[in-house]
Amino acid sequence: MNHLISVSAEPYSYEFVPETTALLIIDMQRDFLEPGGFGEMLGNDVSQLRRTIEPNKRLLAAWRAAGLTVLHTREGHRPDLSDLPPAKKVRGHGKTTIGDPGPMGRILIRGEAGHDIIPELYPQAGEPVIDKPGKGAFFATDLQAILQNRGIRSLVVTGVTTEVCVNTTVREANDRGYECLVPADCVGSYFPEFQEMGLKMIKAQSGIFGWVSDSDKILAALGAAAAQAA
Ligand code: TIU
Repeated sequence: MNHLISVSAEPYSYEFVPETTALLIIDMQRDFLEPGGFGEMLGNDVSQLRRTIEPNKRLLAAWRAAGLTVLHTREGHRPDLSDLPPAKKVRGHGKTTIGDPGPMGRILIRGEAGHDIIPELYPQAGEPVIDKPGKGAFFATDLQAILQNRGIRSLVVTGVTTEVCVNTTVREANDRGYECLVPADCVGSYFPEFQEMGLKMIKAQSGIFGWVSDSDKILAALGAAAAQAA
């Protein structure tokens, strides 16, 4: 599938070559999504994020079946906290913060159960996992090198949360010349108003940061391209 295919999207059709387009799944980690995790402990409604699991599963299955590039990210820090900015550690004056014992191990620490990706979307061998200390997936990671080495030019960005790590990553990617498509049903926020505005911000001003669509439209376009190629 090395020819251009078109997906119905806003503010206008998104055109991409599947072989040079990666599925980038942001921070679908147990501590953000699972009942009893750190996210819920902070008083957040995890069901707002959990509705993204099924559509992400379908998109991931299609990407894998087509032999296309899949990458995953996880937000987190070294066990010795040496890459944790003091400002991030103390932000919010919470009683329990990054590095402290939480419901699923030390909070947002690499190697802990809560930091890992939910089983429904667990990475397969050969799918790079980008461990990032910040909200954006390009900051202090080797993501850009991996994308360049694989000839990736476009990104379908999914995951959580819409207005934080997804938005930051889309903005970083856009400034680096990547064309980003965000399927609305595959991204989630704890806050419905931020879900709405986070998506509006991406597609505003004729696609200032990228495009917004839905997973079924992407799956339909991929399916049509595969049928044509057969
Ligand atoms: N992955 C991600 O978005 N990290 C966050 O901290 N998000 C919040 O919305 N807090």
